[in-house]
Order: sequence, then structure tokens, then C-alpha cells
Amino acid sequence: MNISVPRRATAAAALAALALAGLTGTSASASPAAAAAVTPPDISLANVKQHLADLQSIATANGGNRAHGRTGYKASIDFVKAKLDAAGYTTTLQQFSYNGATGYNLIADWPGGDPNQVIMSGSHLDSVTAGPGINDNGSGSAAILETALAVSRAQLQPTKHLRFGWWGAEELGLVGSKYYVNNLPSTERSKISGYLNFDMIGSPNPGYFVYDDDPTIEQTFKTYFAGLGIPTEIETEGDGRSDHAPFKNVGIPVGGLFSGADYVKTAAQAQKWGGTSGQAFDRCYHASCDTTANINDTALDRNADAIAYAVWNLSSGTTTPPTGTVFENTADVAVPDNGAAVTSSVTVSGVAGNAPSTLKVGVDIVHTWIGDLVVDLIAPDGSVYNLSNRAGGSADNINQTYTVDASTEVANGVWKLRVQDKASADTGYINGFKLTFP
Ligand code: DTR
Ligand code: CA
Ligand code: ZN
Ligand code: ZN
Repeated sequence: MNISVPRRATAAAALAALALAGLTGTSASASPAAAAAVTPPDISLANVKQHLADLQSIATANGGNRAHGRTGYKASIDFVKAKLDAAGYTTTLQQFSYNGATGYNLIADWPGGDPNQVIMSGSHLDSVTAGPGINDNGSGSAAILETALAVSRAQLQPTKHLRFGWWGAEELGLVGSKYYVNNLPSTERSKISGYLNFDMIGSPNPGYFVYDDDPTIEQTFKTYFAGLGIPTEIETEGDGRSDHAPFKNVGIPVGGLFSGADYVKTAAQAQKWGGTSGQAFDRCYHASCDTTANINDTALDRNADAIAYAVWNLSSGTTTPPTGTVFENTADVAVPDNGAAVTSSVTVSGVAGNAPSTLKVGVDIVHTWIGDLVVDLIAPDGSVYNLSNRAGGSADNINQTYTVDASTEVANGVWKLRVQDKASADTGYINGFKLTFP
């Protein structure tokens, strides 16, 4: 859990950040002090459903599906591309081969915004071979398409650069999104401030799940649904199950929304969300009945509007992350006496490029014999920077700011403070850990 509040932030702005994050107290995660939320246009449910009807027609005209390597997929990608070209996007069709067939990713950039801070939204456009894939994943694809068209209609000029992606061959193992990320130079990867994934957001027996990855993105979605009075749950079906995984694996902050697949809605979930307990969120998951009849309009509408809220708000930040941004974790972590190492983590996001050569590492450890301790900083890629190695003898507590040359490390990602007590009889705990980006 971490708090990131720019030093220049006024107390009010800092409180606004915490309020935006719906948080108080000393140990919490929150976005950098942000301006008041911006209100995007309503995303028209009718327009989203029209895109779904068009995708249904495409499947019907192409053997009943829109799967990788089939004519229905290429027709789907051409359909989406044509609308974006007409709306003023810069589109790129990225080809790849898989299982002896050509696959396609569609990337659409909205001209303008800081090219070093990209907010990207993505959905896979392919279906399984068994059916038209209207919920899985016409729903996500149509919702981000309509959001992109709303950006164009509004002639939005966000601070950050907006990019949208439609992936091929997700159903065969995240093939298209993996291809995109693997072929993106690391310099380009580090420009992506956040990737938002939308895979199944109109399930007929819907749940409202928010990915619990980047805390800023997560909180943005939670704030939106809280404004509607709709409780959300953390998406727990596993990180690797959709196209955010390749982005997360290279340290890009990710988030997203999900309305449920083949898992069964519990009685408690039905109590808070309505729908039918004991029934799958989507009984037509990966089946021929995943048609335009397999959509819950309310879920689709709410999630489409949540996407617009996130795109508008996450891209309206400052042109450069505020200097002196602090990422802090104040949760106590017990250090076992003469035992295994423990860690405290902070998630750094919104910082472009690499960490500085003068990264300030604040360490606050309560202990009665600091000579027992080995203290390391672990970068997101696993690099180890030793801060203290059995130093200080019988002295109490380490409460010190170290300066680390972390200039070879990508700034965004999960940083850890690792502490190990390597001698018996004295004990302690991590009281706090923070990183300050000058
Ligand atoms: N793998 C996705 C559906 C899916 C299942 N669990 C999750 C969790 C988060 C996003 C998507 C999913 C598919 O079949 O396309
Ligand atoms: Ca709407
Ligand atoms: Zn899917
Ligand atoms: Zn699927």
C-alpha cells in the first residue's frame, strides 16, 4: 500500500488526493495529488450496442465466429479500423503469425498529448471458434471503440497521450498482446503510464470486478463506481488471464474491469448486485450462444461510462509528474528474529523513464540491535542495492535516508525494502519505507 503526494502539493491537494482515493489514515495507497475529477461525456449505450450488432453481423456472415485466422476476425479488425480512421486517429495494423495463420493487432493513437506519458486502453477482438464472442470480447472492444469515438467527437486535448489497442488471438494465449509488448522497445514501454484492459464487461449475470494491480488505476475505477453507489470486488480470477498480463510483466502499471465469466455468482454477490446466485456470470462463455442476446445492458452501460471516466481522468494529469513525488508504505512488518527476510513494497507509477541517480530511500526500522540486520532495496526488475550489512552493533533503530544511484532502473513498478535479522535475541519491525523522486 503506498501514498504518493508531491512535495509541492498543498495540504488541501494532498487531502484531495486522499479523498479522491477515499482514504484516510497513515497507511494507504493514493494517487499523486490530483486535480478535481473531470467529467467525461456519457458513453451512449445505443452506440455501443450498435457496434455489437455490427460484430454479430460480421460473425454471421463469416461462418458464425470472429476467431483468429478466420475471415470473421479480419472483417472485425477492418470494421473497427475504418471507424477510427474516419474519426481522425492514426491507426497501425500490426501483423503476426500464429498456428499457421496471420493475426492482426490494431493500434490507434489520438494525435496530441505528452508522448512520454501514454494512457492505453485495450481489448481483445477475437472470439473463440465456437461462436460470435459478443460478450467475450465484443463488449470490451465495442466499449473502447465508442470511448475513442467520444474522444474524437469532443476533440479532447488531454495532457497525456491516448492510445487504444485491439488484440488478436487472445483466446489462444494472449498471443497478440504478447507480440505487441515483446516488439515494443523498452524506451517506448517506459512511456506507457498505464494500460487499461477490458475483457468481458457486459456479462448477462454481471459482477462488478476491478483489477487490483496499479493502485491509482484501481482507485480511479472504484471512485467512479462509488459515485454510482455500486459496490465492487477485486478481480481475483488470476492475473494471467487476459491481455494486461504482458504489460504487467514488463512493469507497466495496469488496471481494468471485468463482469465475470464461467465462475458462479454467490448469494452474497447476488444480494449486492442483483442477478441470479448459483448461476455463472456468463453461461454462454466460449459458447455459440455468446450472441447479442448474451449482454446485460446495465453492466455494459456502466462499464463503458467507467472506461470514459478513467480515460478522461488518468490522461488529464500534469504534463510531467510533480517533482519530489513520494511513494510510501507505513504498514508495520515484523522482522522475525534470526529468521527469514521480510519485505515492504511501494508501487511507483506515473514517473516517466528511469529512476534518478539520486533516488532517496527512506528507511524506518525499529530494532534493539541493528547489527543483526541486512537491509536491501530491491528494484522492480529484481536488482539488489544493499543499504546496510550487519552494521551499527547494539545500537537501536535505523531511521535514515539513503541515496541510491538507481539510474539504470525503470522507475515505474514495485520496489521493495528487504530486511533480514541474522542473529538471535533481538527483534524489531519495519515501521516505514519510502522513495522520493527528486
Ligand atoms: N480469459 C478471458 C476471460 C477471463 C477469465 N478470467 C478473467 C479475468 C480477467 C479478465 C478476463 C478473464 C477470455 O476468455 O478471454
Ligand atoms: Ca452510458
Ligand atoms: Zn476474453
Ligand atoms: Zn475468452
